[in-house]
Amino acid sequence: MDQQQMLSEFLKEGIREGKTFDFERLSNFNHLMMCYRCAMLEVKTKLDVLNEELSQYHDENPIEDIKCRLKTPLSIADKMKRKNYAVEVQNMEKLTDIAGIRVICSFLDDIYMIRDYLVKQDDIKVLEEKDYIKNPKLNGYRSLHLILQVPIFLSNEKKYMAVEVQFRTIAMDFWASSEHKLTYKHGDKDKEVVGALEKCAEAINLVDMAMQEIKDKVQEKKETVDIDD
Ligand code: 0O2
Repeated sequence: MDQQQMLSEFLKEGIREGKTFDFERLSNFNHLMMCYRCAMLEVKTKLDVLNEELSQYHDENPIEDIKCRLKTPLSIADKMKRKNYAVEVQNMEKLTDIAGIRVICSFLDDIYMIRDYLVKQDDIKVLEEKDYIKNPKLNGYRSLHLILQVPIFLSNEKKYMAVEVQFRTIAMDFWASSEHKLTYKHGDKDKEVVGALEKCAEAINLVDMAMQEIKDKVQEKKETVDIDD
C-alpha cells in the first residue's frame, strides 16, 4: 500500500463526510507516522541496550523477544471513532498506542526489573501505568502496560511522542495471542469459551509462579556455591 492509499484509508470516514483530500494532510499524516516510528525505535534501542548489558553480567537473557508495531491507518481511524474523536490528523496524538512495543520476558521478576531500569532513565516520562498482572482483567488477561513519553530529535525539531509498552511472560503472551485470535477482536462473548479461556489464564498464572519459584531456588543455590568457593 503506498502512502497516499494509507492516508485515504485513514481519512475514509472524513472523506465520506464531505471533507476533501489534500496533500497537506497527507504530508502531516506521514510526518506523524514517521515520528511514531522513530519513538518506537528509541524505546526499542533502550530495551536492546538493557538486555545486552544484563545478558553480559547475568548468564541469562531477561528479554526473550521484542515486537514492535505501528497501528494501521484503519485501526487508528477505528479507535478514534470508538473514542468519539473526529478522524483527523490533528487528533491522532490523542491516542497513546499508535506506536506499540511488546516485551516478552522469561520470568515474572524480569518484567518488573526491566520496567524499573527503563522508567528510571531521565529522558523517559511515564504517562500511565496499568498493571494487569497484579490486577488481571476479568477475562484473565495479564500484562503490564506502560504509556511512555520519549523525546525524538529530528533535524530541526525535538518532539515528545507517546509509546505503549506491554510487558508479558512467554506464557502470558501465549494466552493473549490465542485469546486475541479466538475472541478479543471479534467480541465473541460465548460464555463457555470465555470461561474456558479464564481457566487457561489461571493455569498459566500458576505455571508462571511455579517457574519463578524454581528460578529463585536455582539462584539461591548458585549464590551459596559462589560463597563457598
Ligand atoms: P491491538 O491490536 O493489540 O493494538 P482501549 O485500547 O481504549 O480499548 P485502553 O484502556 O486504552 O483500552 O487499553 P488497555 O486496556 O491498556 O489495552 C490496550 C491493549 O492491550 C490492546 O490493544 C491489546 O493489545 C491489549 N489488551 C487489552 N486487553 C486485552 C484482552 O483482554 N485480550 C488481549 N488479547 N489483549 C488485550 P488494542 O488496540 O485493543 O489491540
